[in-house]
Amino acid sequence: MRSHIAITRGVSASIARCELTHLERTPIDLELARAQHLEYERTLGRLGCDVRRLPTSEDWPDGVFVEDAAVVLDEVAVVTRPGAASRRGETAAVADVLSTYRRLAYIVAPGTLDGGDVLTVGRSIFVGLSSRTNSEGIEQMRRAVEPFGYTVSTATVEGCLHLKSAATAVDDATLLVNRRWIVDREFGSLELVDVDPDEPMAANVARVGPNLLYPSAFPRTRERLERRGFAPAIVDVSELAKAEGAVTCCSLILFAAN
Ligand code: CIR
Repeated sequence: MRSHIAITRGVSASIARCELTHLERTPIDLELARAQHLEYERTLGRLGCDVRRLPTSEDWPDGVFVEDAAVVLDEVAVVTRPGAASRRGETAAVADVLSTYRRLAYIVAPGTLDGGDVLTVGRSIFVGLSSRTNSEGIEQMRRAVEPFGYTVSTATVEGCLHLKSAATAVDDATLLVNRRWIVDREFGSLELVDVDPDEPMAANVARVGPNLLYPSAFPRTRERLERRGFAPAIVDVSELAKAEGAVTCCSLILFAAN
């Protein structure tokens, strides 16, 4: 068995009706989006994951963005209550597959929380207070994970959709960030690598075990990562980016060993 499982969901035929917050709606080429998503899954496979793809549904235009439906730690998976009402039904199938691998906890009303707002770095969990995640959701997250030795801190998010639009981890000591959308001192002693100023959307990099996965759209920021010795696998996710998605949001990566 491979060391990691990646849970994904195919691109819905209704993705043109996706939620949009900071982007203008532009046409999404469904065939191309699906081809890019397939290549994304194949790359996860090459990076050592068993990919478990959930069935698509026209009921969930944003269903491909499975990251928002759960937060998976080694000890527990927290099934979210997404901030956008249109996305709440996405969690059932994700919870179902996760129950094979983890005990489950749930965010419940009036809490809201999107997985895209949850950045885990070792035993530190930063949760963005955003248009999708509220204080009650963060408090419930804290209660679910603190018994396992995690600390949960609230992070300011302004100008972008999710915390992980602005900050993701490249390793357990380093974040890739767009400082304009976060408050940098909230991340304590972690080292911050800035995106290239011409690439504001470039702060989202996915960790896949010891590897990184990164979009082809941000060559300048990629060069910054490479100069520091990181060598991410590259995927083109241009069509999913039109739906305000990036690389972390299209999968839930978990250790298979638990
Ligand atoms: C939404 O607005 O919910 C979707 N169109 C995009 C979600 C992207 N998710 C993520 O970055 N975690």
